[in-house]
Amino acid sequence: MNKNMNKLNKLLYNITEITSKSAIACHSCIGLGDERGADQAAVESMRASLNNLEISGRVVIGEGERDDAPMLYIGELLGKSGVDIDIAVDPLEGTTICAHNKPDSISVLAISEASNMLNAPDVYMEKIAIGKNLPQDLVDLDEPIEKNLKSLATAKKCLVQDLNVCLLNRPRHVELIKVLRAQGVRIKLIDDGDVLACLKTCLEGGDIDMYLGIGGAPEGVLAAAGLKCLGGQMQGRLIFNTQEEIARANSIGIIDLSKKYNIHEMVKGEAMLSATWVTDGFFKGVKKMENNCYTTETLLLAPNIIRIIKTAYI
Ligand code: VTB
Repeated sequence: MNKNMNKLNKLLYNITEITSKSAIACHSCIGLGDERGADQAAVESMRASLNNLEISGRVVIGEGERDDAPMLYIGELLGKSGVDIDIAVDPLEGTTICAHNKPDSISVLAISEASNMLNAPDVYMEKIAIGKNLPQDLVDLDEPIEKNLKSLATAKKCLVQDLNVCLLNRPRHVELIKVLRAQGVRIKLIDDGDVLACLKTCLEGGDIDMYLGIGGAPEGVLAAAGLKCLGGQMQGRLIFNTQEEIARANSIGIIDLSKKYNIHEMVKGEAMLSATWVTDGFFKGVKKMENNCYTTETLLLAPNIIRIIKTAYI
């Protein structure tokens, strides 16, 4: 572990506190149908917490441009000065999930040494992710789906029909779903929340063998940070639908628009990720106890570290 990573390690528990607090900030918004309000609460909490740390942090993955939400914007500088880090945030991943009190909205944050995370604009990304302990480069975005499924099934010593493939339930995936149906795989369609769907390829009980399809690019980089800690594999390719999106990408240094990024290009070196559950799901969401106390459940990922942290704020 290098010197900078040691400095990063000191922030390990800080990041769990930050996502716990932003999840708690969302608690009063769960189920109110107000996506913006919930997001705003999470953003404000996360910004205040990050500004309180002895870091010189730069937001490389922010939120907001695409859905016009209250932003922690790309390029925003945070902290009281200290260790130079890249920050990737999704203060409330699954704003709609939270607003409708459905499973698995999370508050998530990842950090790395400065200049190590892909500065992805808020556009879409084509993604493929698989779990740990699999041969390197087993699947590839440019290979036909059928071939990727076969390779994964062979490596997992199961039938293609035994594979659970997850994708966002969106009209843009109709053709992809047809191809998957023809292969007989089990498809898990999710409404939102593809950061967690990618991570589940590596998590015990996650029941996802492959995550596929088009989701947000910021969520893609966050997933890559977590998967890197977990030993998973991922590839992503940015998708540009307008000239304005291309101009935005160019302005943050992305010139090769059709580049296929592997996980190590999305997140160089080591990273850490903390995710706290806002609504119940894979872990328990924020609970309000007597006397305005709260409990949270947080997944903390870092090199060689997977921790599930239950915290009571009394
Ligand atoms: C996904 C998902 C997010 O956006 O990235 C998705 O993980 C992609 O955008 O939770 P569309 O909703 O436009 O398809 C979210 O659903 C919301 O940010």
